[in-house]
Amino acid sequence: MSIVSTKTNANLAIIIIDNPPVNALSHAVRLGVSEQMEINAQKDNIEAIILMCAGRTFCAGADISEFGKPPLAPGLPELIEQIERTNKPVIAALHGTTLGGGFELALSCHYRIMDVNAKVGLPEVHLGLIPGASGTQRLPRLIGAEAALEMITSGKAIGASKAEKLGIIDQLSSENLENDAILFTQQILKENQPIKRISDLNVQAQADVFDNFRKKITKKSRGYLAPDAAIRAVEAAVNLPYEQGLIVERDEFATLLSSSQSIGQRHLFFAERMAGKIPDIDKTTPVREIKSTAVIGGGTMGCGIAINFLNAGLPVKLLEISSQAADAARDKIEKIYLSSVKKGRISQQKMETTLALLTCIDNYDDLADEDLIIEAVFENMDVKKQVFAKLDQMAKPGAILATNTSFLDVNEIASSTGRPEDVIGLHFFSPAHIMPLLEIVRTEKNSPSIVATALKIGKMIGKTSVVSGVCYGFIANRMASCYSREAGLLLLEGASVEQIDKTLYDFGMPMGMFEMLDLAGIDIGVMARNNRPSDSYDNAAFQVHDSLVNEGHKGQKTGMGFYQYSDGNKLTNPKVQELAIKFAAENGIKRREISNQEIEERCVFTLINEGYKIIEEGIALRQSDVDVVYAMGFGFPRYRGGPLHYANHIGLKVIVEKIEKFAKLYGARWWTPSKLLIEQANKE
Ligand code: T1G
Repeated sequence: MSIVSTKTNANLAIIIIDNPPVNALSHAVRLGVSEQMEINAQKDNIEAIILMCAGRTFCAGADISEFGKPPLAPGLPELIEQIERTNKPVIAALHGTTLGGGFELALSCHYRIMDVNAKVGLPEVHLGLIPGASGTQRLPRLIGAEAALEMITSGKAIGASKAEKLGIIDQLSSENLENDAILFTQQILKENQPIKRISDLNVQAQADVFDNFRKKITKKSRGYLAPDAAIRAVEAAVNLPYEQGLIVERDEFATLLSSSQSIGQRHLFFAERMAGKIPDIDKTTPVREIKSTAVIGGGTMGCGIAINFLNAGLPVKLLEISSQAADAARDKIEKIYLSSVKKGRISQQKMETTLALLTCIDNYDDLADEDLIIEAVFENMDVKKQVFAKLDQMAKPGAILATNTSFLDVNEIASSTGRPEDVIGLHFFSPAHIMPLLEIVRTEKNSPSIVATALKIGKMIGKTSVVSGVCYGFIANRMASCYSREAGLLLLEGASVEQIDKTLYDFGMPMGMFEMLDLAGIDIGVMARNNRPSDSYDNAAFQVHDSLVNEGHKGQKTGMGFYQYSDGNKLTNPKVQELAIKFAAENGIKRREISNQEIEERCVFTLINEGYKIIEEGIALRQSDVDVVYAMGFGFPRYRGGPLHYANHIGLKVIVEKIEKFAKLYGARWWTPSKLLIEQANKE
């Protein structure tokens, strides 16, 4: 079948787009649809036109891979106006995920029929864009300004029933979409229904709608340009005639398209998909079946990990050391589901059917049939080795034995079994059932088949997986330990907790370093470092941390850490400054005024340098993997594209010069520039 074809059914023309994998609106598709529309608009024997797609979805958007290249006519906006001008009814038949330009294409049609399981949405904001083919002008005219603002600035897709309620969809289809579309179209003709053009509609809105909406999204869209641009475009739809509103949309879109923010967010879009491509794995690599899972350890991580698999519809056995602990784990999981029911995210029924898949046990003997067993016990090598020795005895041959360790040597853990090739790292990020990133830690012994199975597991539970080699902290935590080292040293050198945190927050991190430590628990890092040789990290950088924890100040959970917490307020903890002064003196550090620029550069450039070292050591496969890990794992601002994309935006030569300057000032131990970084800087 060609990329765009037409078949005739009596007096109807059915134009079918077939551009796998997602029917992206490439130039060839736009040209084909435009030609077929023109031809069938002229045919006397054709009374109406149906537009639909083959494959798994109606158009999922403009072809993002074409962005940044010279535009080829017809552009999507032109095609969309051509379709709406057609003097015969044009009906869009939607299935799968009709997104972005695909949804705008559907809105240019006069009627829309949608499969009950399909979704529609305008996710452009996730690419640092706004809808650029009349979506900001047509959607408000169809569903009102507020509903349109919500859809466009959130980028969230909606299901068929909500789309029908909002008036986006004229008819639902639960059987055969093509047949239902034919019947629906014949009915439109029989009843001589009008040609409905959305651009003919008007939209009113209260004057304060836009300012109220700006206030509403301020926190969530902090630092991002696209949401505000979307609000301005929708405001134009309310205040200006259609054609003038289109000009506002196009200007805003063009500005965003060339912005570093959109380039960074589009980089991450493709990087997240590239991460799943592993050199020695392809479609022929055997993958093991995973139909049953078990989790060892019912702590926060273990319960979160279990929820991922329960949500994927898999039976899960959760093993704890006693029946009481097993019951406590079940209670923890039930509480999480209950809060989802309370928030209306899932139904009571869905919670009950999901929880029916959970069995909490306290005996290793019950693990003999599991396809996948994930260990999530205390972060201590001896404890983990004991668990794996037991799993080695109990698990069936061919079971995947995974560890959720955040830092420890997975090769060493694997060596405690007689089946090291089947032991792999599956590192989840807390909260494990919410954070989208999964680090797959590949050992020396893992075959391509095991890694391919781990990638499939990640896809099954909706995670974005990045494959890492074995080193201390893999990709994410190895980089994070450098970032926290610099923050700790800056604290001794004279910067305050508040200044460091505000600088990093203003850079775009979700929260400052110390606020994050208070949230996660300062003791977690202290325990992890206690497991490490003391010469493997900068002891001075963490003396304040150790001292706070020794006095029982572990962060929010104890009401005091780097900040004091009372009645929901975060207050300065004067003790921290005292400790910083004390340890600075003990370490012979002369305290001084430190600029925000130095704070930002030292914390961010150390991330960049370590990221390049991780690649040159072969731990990470590619630069974009490092960007995905730090954007998804630690909230590096997506509009900067991730640490290494950001480095290229700044200029690698600039980064190397700064690192060399820091080496002179603070010693080469932590500030020796990566060889790969220097090599790439020299190519600039
Ligand atoms: N353009 C080009 N390639 C795309 C694409 C797109 N819009 N969407 C997906 N792909 C590729 C993707 O890179 C991957 O390639 C393969 O398809 C499968 O994708 C004018 C300006 C549709 C929900 O933002 O959200 O329209 O790795 O692995 O998990 O206003 O893809 O196989 O080589 O993600 O089943 C707006 C983006 C564009 C939707 C399917 N649309 N896509 O998810 O598969 S801007 C979007 C998605 C726009 C207009 C504006 C998802 C999906 P490869 P996948 P999936």
